[in-house]
Amino acid sequence: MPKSKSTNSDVVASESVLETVGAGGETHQQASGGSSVLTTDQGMPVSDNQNSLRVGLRGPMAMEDQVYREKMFHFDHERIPERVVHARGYGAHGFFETYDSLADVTSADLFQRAGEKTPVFTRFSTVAGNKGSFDLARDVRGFAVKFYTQEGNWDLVGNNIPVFFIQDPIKFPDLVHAAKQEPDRDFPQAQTAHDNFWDFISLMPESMHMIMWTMSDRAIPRGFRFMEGFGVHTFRMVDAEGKSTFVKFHWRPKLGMQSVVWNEAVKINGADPDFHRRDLWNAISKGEFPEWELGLQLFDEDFANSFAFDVLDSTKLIPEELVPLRIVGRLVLDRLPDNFFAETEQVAFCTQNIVPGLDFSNDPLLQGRNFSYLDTQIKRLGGPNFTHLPINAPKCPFAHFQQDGHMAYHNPKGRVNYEPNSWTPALGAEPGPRETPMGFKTFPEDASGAKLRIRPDSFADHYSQARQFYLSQTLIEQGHIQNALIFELSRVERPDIRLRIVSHLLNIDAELATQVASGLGIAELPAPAPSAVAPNMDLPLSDALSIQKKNPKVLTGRKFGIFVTDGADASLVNGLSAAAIKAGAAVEYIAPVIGGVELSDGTWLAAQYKIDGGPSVLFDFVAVIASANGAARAAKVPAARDFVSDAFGHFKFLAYSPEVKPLLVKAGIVEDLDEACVELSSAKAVKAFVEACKDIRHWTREAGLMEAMNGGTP
Ligand code: HDD
Repeated sequence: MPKSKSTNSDVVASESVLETVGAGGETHQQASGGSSVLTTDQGMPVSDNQNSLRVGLRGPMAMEDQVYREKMFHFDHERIPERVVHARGYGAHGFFETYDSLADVTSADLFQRAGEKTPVFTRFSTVAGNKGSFDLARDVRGFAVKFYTQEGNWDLVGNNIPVFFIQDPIKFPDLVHAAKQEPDRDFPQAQTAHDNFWDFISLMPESMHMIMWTMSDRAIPRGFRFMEGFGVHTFRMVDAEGKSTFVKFHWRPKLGMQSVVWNEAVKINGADPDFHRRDLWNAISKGEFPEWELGLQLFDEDFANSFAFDVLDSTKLIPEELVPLRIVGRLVLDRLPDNFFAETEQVAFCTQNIVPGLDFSNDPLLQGRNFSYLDTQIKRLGGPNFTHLPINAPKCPFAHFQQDGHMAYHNPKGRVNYEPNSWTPALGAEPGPRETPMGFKTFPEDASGAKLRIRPDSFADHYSQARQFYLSQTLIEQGHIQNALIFELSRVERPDIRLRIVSHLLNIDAELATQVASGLGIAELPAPAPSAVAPNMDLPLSDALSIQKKNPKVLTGRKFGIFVTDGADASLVNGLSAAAIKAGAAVEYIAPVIGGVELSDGTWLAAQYKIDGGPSVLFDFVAVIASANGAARAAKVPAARDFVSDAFGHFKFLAYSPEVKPLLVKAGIVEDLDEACVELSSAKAVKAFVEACKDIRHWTREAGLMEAMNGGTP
């Protein structure tokens, strides 16, 4: 049967848009805003966006259909190459506010005036996974900040870990190849638990310090808002007189650090693969703007020479106890991008982007990065004019003679496109911009020597700081590192690779190596790996390296999940919710059905989740408040049982109304309940529970579990 031709009458021409087009030189009014007329890229109004042009009712398509062809051509080209690393990321706009003038160490304009606010764009990322991978991979997180200063853009392209895997950039492609999916099978995605990664690592002892960090809870953060950030390398600050001071950059989250536990991470990835980006989006949308303070470790050449490690070696850090942080300002993220692709995907960070008053050091990794980032942006963004994109353009005045190339959006005006030139307005042309003595000057460091492919002896100690990091953790955190290593290596097929890793661990800590070996069923320990220099076994411990020792004990930014059923005690629900909110936390409700529940006083409570879609892994603390009937019914529902047993297994604080006991029985935890599992029998109990939650997790429960399992490792 021939089909009848449908017409499109939905799109009605609007005079106002046609007027807008062309106004103020703007010729690319987007059809997305309000009630504008749909046009082609060329601005031609479209009469039918539902049907392509055909010959007759059932005949072939006419290739003449320029509207279809343009639309499809554009769609076919929508993707740009994803970043070769850090492909999955999420960004936000904000500002950096300088607390006090830093003129004593740098002439950098953004640090001169107390209270000055510099606009920024920040992008957080995972490293190994592809763009569509999940957020809670065990991985390093990127923490890249573009400061749009009055003297040009400064990109501080850091991570949430202060050291790196390798010392020389020539190893970067190998590291990344080894970490990403194996090339024949294209898996595993977004994880290092596979042979190639650990094979490479086992042959690169310099990575051992970083491995301690990536196996620690730092690699499974609760959210971007709960991470520290680091510039990693030693940089220079240079003052107006040309005096140079070395500097390391640290970001400190106002909410304190927090991580999830591994089993939770695995489940979050299924329940909400966008857990981190959603958290940032929600926080900024609600006006709870994430904030970090910028701390500087400032030191001079004398300190650098006296320090046991080379400050140019990115596999080393300077403990805060040795060089305390000078807090100099704050970063506030207060605006979401209008469009993910235009901003977060197209933002092009380059380590080479610095401003007068800052300079590079000779850290070989930094020098190597300075080539790689510019190069990669050309590939990703298709040409040299990526600074013409609004997200990458400086926000200060700029003037240069660069011209042409793909997508040149603002070529210099006028006749003159070279310098020096002798044009003047009297001769008929503007001469254009000139260099200034105030411009960027490289610090005139002495540099001489033979050209060599060599690693200096000062880079040779690969184990001492790895040991310092491991021993600075709480026993619980050490257990997590052991477990992470056991898990990762249990996914490695080749026993010789596992053994090689254990041989390195022996140089870090004998107990660590023994526990990992035992977790892997290795009966006989291998010999310690040969070490270029004997590790220093006595480096002082540093509390600043532990997450748990830095717990700020606040509930701000954290999330309570309250599972409610019909008939739940209204005063208990309202009391708990009010106490949690008063303490700074957010509250969300989970119910048997998404519509919500009728509480004991007849009021209706809307729910944000149905129990199957709101597992306890999505919350920092949980409570179950149910009627006797509701609890009996929930006890039969696997998702409800998981809700409490997972919360318990993830060492969370758990509160419940007295009626909920049958659910706890069915969930198999009733005999193990401890002081962090609180029956809410009174208003006092509610208050005490909320206060106790400030510990964030009940680690004593985990310690008990360790004890019970084998007197040590869980
Ligand atoms: Fe890198 C991206 C951080 C070493 C080469 N890197 C990238 C991003 C971050 C870092 C946060 C994502 C930026 C964004 O959000 O767009 N990278 C680091 C840190 C390192 C490091 C902290 C060590 C201290 N990187 C490193 C080396 C090389 C690269 C040694 C190469 C020599 N990195 C790149 C890259 C990427 C990148 C290939 C991929 C996408 C991009 O640059 O824009 O050029």
